[in-house]
Amino acid sequence: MRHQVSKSKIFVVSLAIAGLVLAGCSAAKETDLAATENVSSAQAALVSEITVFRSPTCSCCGQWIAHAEAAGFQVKDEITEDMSAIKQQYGVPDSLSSCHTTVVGDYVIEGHVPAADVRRLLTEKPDIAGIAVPGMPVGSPGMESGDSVEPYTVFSFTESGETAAFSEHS
Ligand SMILES: [Cu+2]
Repeated sequence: MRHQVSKSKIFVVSLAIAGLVLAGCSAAKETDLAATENVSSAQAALVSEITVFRSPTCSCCGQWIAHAEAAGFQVKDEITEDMSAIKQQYGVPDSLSSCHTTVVGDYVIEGHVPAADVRRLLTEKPDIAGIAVPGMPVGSPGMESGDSVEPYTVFSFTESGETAAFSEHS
């Protein structure tokens, strides 16, 4: 018991140190980079449990899950045979549909959206229903194929189906 307490104390202390590093990281030296990365994953763990719905045969969905986990998200992997019902349930516009559908907090993430965009969404909290990468562009996270990158847009969408560009990638 004592042992556990002291362990969690150490954890709290390292979080505090990590926080200090983050606060002062505008002038981060190369030696600070590793510590800064730890901060990102510690922060992410606090807010970023995501649920991914995918069909059992989708391998690129699994690749995207690996991308999300590497970025510090905790993934609940939900396998279903009926992805169109999921997309309908979560209000993904037909024009933006892709393979897997992810739910994080009140937002829906459709397809191969980069984790950095998910993070930005969670930070900025815009008044939208979610963001999506329609189709499966080559070079998007989970769709890597050598060095090829097909430029793609991450779109935002609202409950009433309005879409707009959220970010561009090339
Ligand atoms: Cu896919």
